[in-house]
Amino acid sequence: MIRLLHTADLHLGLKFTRGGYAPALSEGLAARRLECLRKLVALAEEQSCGLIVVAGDLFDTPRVPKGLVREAAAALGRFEGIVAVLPGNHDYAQEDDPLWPVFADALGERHHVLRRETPCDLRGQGIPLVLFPGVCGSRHSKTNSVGWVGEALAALDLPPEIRRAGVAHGSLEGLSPDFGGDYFPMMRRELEESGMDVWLLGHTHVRFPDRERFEGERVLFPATPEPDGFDCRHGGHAWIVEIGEDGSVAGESARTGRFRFRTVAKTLAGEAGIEALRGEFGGFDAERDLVKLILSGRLPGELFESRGEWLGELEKAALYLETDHGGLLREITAADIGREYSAGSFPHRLLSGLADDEGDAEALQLAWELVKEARS
Ligand SMILES: [Mn+2]
Repeated sequence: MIRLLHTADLHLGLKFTRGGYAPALSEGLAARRLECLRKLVALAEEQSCGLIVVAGDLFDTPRVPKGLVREAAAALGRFEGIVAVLPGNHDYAQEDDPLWPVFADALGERHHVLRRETPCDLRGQGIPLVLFPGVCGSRHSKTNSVGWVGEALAALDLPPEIRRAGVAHGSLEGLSPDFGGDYFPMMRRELEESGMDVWLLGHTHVRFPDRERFEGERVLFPATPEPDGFDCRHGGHAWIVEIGEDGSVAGESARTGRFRFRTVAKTLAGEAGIEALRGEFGGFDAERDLVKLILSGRLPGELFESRGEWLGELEKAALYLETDHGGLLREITAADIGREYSAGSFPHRLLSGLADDEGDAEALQLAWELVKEARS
């Protein structure tokens, strides 16, 4: 039986300079990605894997700093088994390649950079497996790189006990958003009919199948192993894949991420809503959880005015808090109107009229602000 770790889309070199992070946090988010690679190697060893497959986008661009390229290669090169790394559409292979020759040099000869559309036979290294790489040679492509695989497999005439795995990077119909078909689009059918026991894919940052364990699936995406932004709604995963001697495939998902990006949307009406938020934030980890908080609704004057304080308390429970409270309004009461305007005055009559009409809270809010503005 072959046991391997399948990962992709680590995007080393990704910068976190957008999005309002403090410099120390941006650095921490960026540095963690290399740390995650080291953890993946340790995980593969713990899990007794003989092979690590990186199915593209190990690096965020072909032009990441050489020092980072060497560090990544050194981290992978220390793996006691075999490593196979495929260029993805972010770290694509090219002529006068600034990336992969440097990486391959530092990685060591035992391991493989899958830079050519040619089978990578691991039998000589003690693994009864041949890899068929669909290499990305550009950022975009309307055609995928796996078309050659079926014929190459037939030409090899492999003994039946030797397993075969496709390794590719790009979108999969029905799973990855790729409306223009610009990301090496692959059809499930062509993958299934290619004669591979399994396809180890990368590109889509979510796990497929989206389960903790599977049996019998032959097309896999591991998800990014380390969450990289608020559009990532999971904790980071890799697959531990087993290929049986008969070509059967089973897998188990490993949780690999450190950071967790969470989006919390709440409509508040009073103290109870804020209390519920405190409860939810109580479950967060101040060293790992980055939170985007979207607030709407209406709060009584005092709670609304003190929002800086209670938001400040919530902020302590998270590593990072970004709040959008543009939809949160101050509830305007009859007492507020009476305090600000004398009975019988035009503003008093206008605002009281709107306040009586329960469905018109937004009009009341608008009128309140306009009248206030007109007065100042
Ligand atoms: Mn990609």
